[in-house]
Parts: sequence; C-alpha cells; structure tokens
Amino acid sequence: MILIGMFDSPFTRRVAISATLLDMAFEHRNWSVGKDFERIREYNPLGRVPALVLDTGETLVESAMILDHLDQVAGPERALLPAGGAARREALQIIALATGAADKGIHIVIERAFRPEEKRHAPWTDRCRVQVDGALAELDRLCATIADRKWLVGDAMTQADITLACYATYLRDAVPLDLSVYPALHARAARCEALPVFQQFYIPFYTPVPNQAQPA
Ligand SMILES: N[C@@H](CCC(=O)N[C@@H](CS)C(=O)NCC(=O)O)C(=O)O
Repeated sequence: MILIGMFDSPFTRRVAISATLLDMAFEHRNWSVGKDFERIREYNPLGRVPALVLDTGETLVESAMILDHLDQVAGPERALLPAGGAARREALQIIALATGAADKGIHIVIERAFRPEEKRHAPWTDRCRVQVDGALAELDRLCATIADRKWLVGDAMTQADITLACYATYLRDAVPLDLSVYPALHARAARCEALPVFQQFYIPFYTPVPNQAQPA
C-alpha cells in the first residue's frame, strides 16, 4: 500500500497510526496539498489527502472510508471501530464531533493560507471558531465524565481515541488554539500523543503554500 499525504494532515496521520496499529505496512509519499497539488490529483481527483493506493492498484480516498477498508481487512476481532451496539454508537459520536471540529478548523486555516489578507472575511472564520469551540467543549464534557477510564470506549484503544488525539493536536498546532481550555480532552489527547506510534507519525504543522516548497 502507498499512503499519500503529509503527517501534519490529521486525516493522513490517523490512517498511518491505524495501519501501524493493525500491523499493515505501507510506503509513504510525503506530498503537500500546496506544492504537490497536481501530483495528488493524479490519485485523488479532489486534490486532497489522504489517498491510499492498494496493492490491487485501486486508490481509496476519504480517511473514514480508508479506515473502514483497513478494519475490513483486519477483521471484526481487530477492527479499530467497534462492530456494533452502544460501543459503536459512542465511538462514532466522538468521531463525528471531532471531525466537525477539524473540518471547521481547516476552514480557518485555509482562509489564512489561500486567501490574500484583504479578501479574508472575519465573520466567517469567527463563526467557524464558535463551531470548533462548541464541539471541543462537548468532547471535553464527555471526556470529564469518563476521566477514570483508560480508553474512550470499552477496554482497548479504538478509532475514537486515535481520531480525537489526531484532530485535537491538529487544531492546537494549525489554528492554533489552546487545548488547556479543555482540560479533560487535553489530558486524554496528551496520553495518546505520548505513545510511540503517535510520536512516530507526528510532524509540526506547515501552512500549505500553493506551488512553493515546504520546509524540510
Ligand atoms: N474529509 C476528508 C478531509 C481531507 C482534507 O481536507 N485534507 C486536507 C489536508 S489536512 C486537504 O487535502 N486539503 C487540501 C484541499 O482541500 O484543497 C478526509 O477525512 O480524508
């Protein structure tokens, strides 16, 4: 398999961490959505990352669909998303809120990276910020209610833990925002980020610059 995208993308990062936890090896193409846009479009017509090229030659896009494929290959015993019932519903609810926060955070980042200053619209980014804060406050409340539990859902790490940590770290680095405002969420994300597999796929955030080289 070949995973396309830089690890400062929280979507690419959660795929890399999940594949590694599932013992699935992959080659990596460290391509930027800025300078490598055309190259990425050859694999994903949306020009976004991650894209995962399978050994069959098929290319999967959208991190949720890629993760679904990895779980299918891993089988129900090892899958990172619980198979059903309350555990699956709870994990998906956490993933949904975290995904919404990451998407709104990306709008803020894109406004800054791709629009000239005189064309930026503060009421839009302010609204996004309210939405990010709303989702993180709810996730913090959820984390506070289960602060004594090692993992968010059940007795083992699930996709909810991986996604929450990757997206919270992205928001901290890229928006940027102060996660200590959400202490229970912050503590939980920090515990995941301290694990070797999270560190293996961490790089600091670089604002994408269209058609320009990224720092090494
Ligand atoms: N919902 C998508 C989001 C992917 C996404 O927005 N990736 C960003 C990088 S963090 C990207 O490719 N941005 C470039 C663009 O949208 O032009 C997923 O989960 O894969």
